[in-house]
Amino acid sequence: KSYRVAILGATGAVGTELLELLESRNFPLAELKLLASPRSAGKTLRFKGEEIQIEAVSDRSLANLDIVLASAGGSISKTWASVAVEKGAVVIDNSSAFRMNPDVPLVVPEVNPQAAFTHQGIIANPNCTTILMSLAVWPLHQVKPVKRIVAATYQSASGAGAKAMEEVKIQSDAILQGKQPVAEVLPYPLAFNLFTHNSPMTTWGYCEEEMKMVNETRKIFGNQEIRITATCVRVPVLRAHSEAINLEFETPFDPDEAREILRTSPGVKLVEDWQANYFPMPIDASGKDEVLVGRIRQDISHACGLDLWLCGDQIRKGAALNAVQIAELLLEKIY
Ligand code: A2P
Ligand code: 11C
Repeated sequence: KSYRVAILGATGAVGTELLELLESRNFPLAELKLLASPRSAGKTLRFKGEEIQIEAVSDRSLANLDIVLASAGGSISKTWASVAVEKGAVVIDNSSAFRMNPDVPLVVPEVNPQAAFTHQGIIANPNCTTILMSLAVWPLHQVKPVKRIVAATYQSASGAGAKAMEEVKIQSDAILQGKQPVAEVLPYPLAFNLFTHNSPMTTWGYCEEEMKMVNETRKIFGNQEIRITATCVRVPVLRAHSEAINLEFETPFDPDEAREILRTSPGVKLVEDWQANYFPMPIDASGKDEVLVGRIRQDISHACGLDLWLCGDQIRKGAALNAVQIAELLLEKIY
């Protein structure tokens, strides 16, 4: 059996990765449509050795599809997801538009795959920092419940899209030539700099990205009791996010036991060489499917605390791979 699939936002950072994953994972395709803005209509992208022409998204382009992988931002999803669903497709949406809607499952296949099957047309793909954190925390939480999570993130330019990645390269070049860096996509120069995550501020001094980590993790874990706080920071890395995570459990958690659990957890790769001071790095995580986890250690300030460090490819497991894995979950149950 094969399926009619569209990528909405096919030219973007996540869209081009979706294209690559559908090819490399040999997703059973009857048809593949590439949709973007009218600016891209008529251009082509390569898939399995053939050039596929990009279409501007429209009512007509969303007809006769089984799955739409949407990654063109929240406002585009709000406009087009319901159209695609009305026309019979399941939409796997990368934006934050529907994530906290109680009728929309929010799915990380390694954590809550069963939720995908409760969909009413739309399945939401979580925020990237949330996906990466959930892969490391969920297996531990299965053994001993986590009471509280304190996270600090180091987020790459890719989270702000392909244009932001390009901007950091241009800024770096400018600085190396002794010129002033120009910031047009991101609010401030990111090259040789860092700043608080560029999402709008909400109440209590938290930016939206930080609140996504709080609210989305609780929804994915199906647990509203876990206390979570986060500080999200944009760093001049091109495409993998890093996170420092402090976990507090009900009872002490032996770091060696945590290490053994994470060594065999799905989607996780343990990376620790204490002698060489070698731990996960964004450069090693880039292009990889797994979230790299290491520096698992006792929190010396709390008997029931553990610290860990992780890096994960934001475009891949943080977005496109997670969405394709959700589509793969659905394959046999689409009709
Ligand atoms: P386009 O290249 O035609 O502008 P990124 O997250 O890397 O910034 O990518 C955003 C994606 O969303 C791109 O594929 C972009 O297409 C797409 N997009 C932006 N605006 C629209 C729109 N009005 N309709 C459809 N797709 C859009
Ligand atoms: C970033 N995580 O790194 C963001 C981008 O909720 O999907 C994606 C925001 C989201 O900036």
